[in-house]
Amino acid sequence: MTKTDSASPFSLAEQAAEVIARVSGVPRHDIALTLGSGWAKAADFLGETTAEIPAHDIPGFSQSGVPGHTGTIRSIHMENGKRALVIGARTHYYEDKGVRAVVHSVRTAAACGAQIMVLTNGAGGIKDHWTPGTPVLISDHINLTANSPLEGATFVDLTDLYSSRLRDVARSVDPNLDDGVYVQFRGPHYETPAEVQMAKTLGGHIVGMSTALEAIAAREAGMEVLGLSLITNLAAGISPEPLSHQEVIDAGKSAEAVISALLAKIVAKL
Ligand code: 8IG
Repeated sequence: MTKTDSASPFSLAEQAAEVIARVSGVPRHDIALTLGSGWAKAADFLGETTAEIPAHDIPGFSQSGVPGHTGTIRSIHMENGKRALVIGARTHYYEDKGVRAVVHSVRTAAACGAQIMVLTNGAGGIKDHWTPGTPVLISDHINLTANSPLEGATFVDLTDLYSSRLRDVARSVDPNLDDGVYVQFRGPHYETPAEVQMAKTLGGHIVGMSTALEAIAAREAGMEVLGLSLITNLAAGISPEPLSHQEVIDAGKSAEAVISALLAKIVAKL
């Protein structure tokens, strides 16, 4: 398989990018954002939405299976003149559609011209002073999926995967932003307390099910990555409370306005 092979994931991303360019009338996007649980409102703060495309109209995208996740791609004209592509349709690794499907949106963003990929998610927190609703910067990750979006002998350097330059920009907007190492589990179950302790021992601070594989694909595509997690719950066993998906969605909803405004301010400076 080569990158121009018509069956390659890169070719599918090119086809998706052509549709986005044609339907939106925007030939190139500068920056792309994947908005996870709790971050969706950021799209409204970024600028003027000039096109909104159902994900299922774009090659390679499928309908999101997760309640609380929307399924559209938006083209936004920012006040600084830049064009942002907002991806509201994430495929999770646990959906068993394969790693190609998981990173298709990231590859499409790259094919649309984006040089910066902003990856956001809702996640569990291991640092016990984080309260639900706290946004944190991802400083690095530990990929526990035992999988990779890279195929064949593709050796990609992941030093500074979560760009320290972009993290500095984020901190220039909010100096209080804490950071942490994101640990991707397969899911869809949440961790056991013992697994959370393992993640902590390994050097992790955030537990989630999405971002590490996407970040790897973004780096392969040559994009700079900014990663942000909304801590919607303390990871299992860190607090005595059990985890529920409804609580996760509620915590996201109540923090949404504040963190979305924060994200829009950061993106305006990238
Ligand atoms: I929101 O506690 C959310 N996503 N793995 N663990 C994992 N993913 C999550 C969690 C969590 N909370």
